[in-house]
Amino acid sequence: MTHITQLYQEHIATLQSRTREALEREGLEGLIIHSGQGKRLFLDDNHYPFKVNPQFKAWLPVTDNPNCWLVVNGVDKPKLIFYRPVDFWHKVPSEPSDFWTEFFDISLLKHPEEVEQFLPYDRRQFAYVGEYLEVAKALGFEQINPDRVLNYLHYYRAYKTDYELECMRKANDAAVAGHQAAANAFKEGGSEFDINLAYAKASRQGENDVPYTSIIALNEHAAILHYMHYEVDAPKEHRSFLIDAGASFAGYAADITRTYCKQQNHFAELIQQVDALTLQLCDQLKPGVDYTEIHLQAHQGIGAILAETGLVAGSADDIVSQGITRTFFPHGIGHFLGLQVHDVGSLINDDRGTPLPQPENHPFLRCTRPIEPRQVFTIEPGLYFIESLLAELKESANGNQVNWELVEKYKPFGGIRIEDNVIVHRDRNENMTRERGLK
Ligand SMILES: [Mn+2]
Repeated sequence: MTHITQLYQEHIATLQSRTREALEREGLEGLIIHSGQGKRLFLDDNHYPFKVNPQFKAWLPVTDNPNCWLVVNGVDKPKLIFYRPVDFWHKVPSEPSDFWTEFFDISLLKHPEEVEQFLPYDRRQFAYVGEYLEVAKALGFEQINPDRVLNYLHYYRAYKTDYELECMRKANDAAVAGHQAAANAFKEGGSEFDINLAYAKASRQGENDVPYTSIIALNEHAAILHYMHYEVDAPKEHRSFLIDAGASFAGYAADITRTYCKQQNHFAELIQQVDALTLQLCDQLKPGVDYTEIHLQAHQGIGAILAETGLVAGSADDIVSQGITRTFFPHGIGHFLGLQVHDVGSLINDDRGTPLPQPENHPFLRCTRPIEPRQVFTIEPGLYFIESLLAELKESANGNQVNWELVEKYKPFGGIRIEDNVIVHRDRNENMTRERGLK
């Protein structure tokens, strides 16, 4: 048995036992998990890119095939109904033969509407897990995405199996290769469009492979948190470059951000300070610590940078308590990472889904759960010069604490974010991004 098959076998055993426990708790016989369906554009015969149900890809690395179904009960060998149409228009998926196939009883489905004959006859005690409610109703399901089952699965998905950790390392491999190529393309004076192509080429990821739309932002564009446009022409001058781009491997995501500066100047120094803060915050990840605490520490760190550079007058403590850091760092410090870029189960306290709300004043924090081994996080502090937020600050009672002249000097560079992907182990952290050589 190869290494990956061994890890996968353990992964399936873990999913089986989670499924068994969830079903016992809810008095259900099994779960029927739908990979999804093709979705057509309105008044058109083209389809949106297919995005698989995350609960489906949790079981197997098939991310590109609609109309597939899994029947699982945690005891019997999982049953996979694999869609393989006769179709001369599209590429038909090959018959499964990969390392994972031996862990499923596989039936081939030629026509999506014939699935019923492969499903259990009496489905009243089976829950449908998937996006297509009308399909579930037509098939006679009474239980559709029950909250209590989903809460259970989401809660435990935070603990990654060794197989999942290995997939996430591979996703980091691909993303790091892309980031290195993108940094070179920036140095060579490429446009956002060119840099995006360089990233895609080196990471071997097309726009439908990457787990989210890559952010490739030059100069002022780096101040737009979700900048998703690629300027075809290069700007007159290359000052700064922010890239937030990931990669997928077997359905698992990497999510990495770097910021570069063309010249050694005040902005380059600021990048170094944020980079040091990222590393310092990664070190704070530790079993038992509240992730919220790291978010608050990040504000403390941003406060210190604002004080040190003279951007804001006052001590770091004052700058934080006056809420000024929220102008420069308006998002959360990071999130769970896994099958989804912003992975699930991060705002609940237990497997019944008891909510763990964000602290007041920090509504954008995406994870409030205590840190435990096998969880995977991003750590991504940022420092931006965002026109609209700065205008608000200027009008506020704290406006006179800011060195606006200095702010004007930083604005043409947009902003900074440095984001790493970190596995928390019992006795150490594994920074997957740095260990792959990305500075
Ligand atoms: Mn992120």
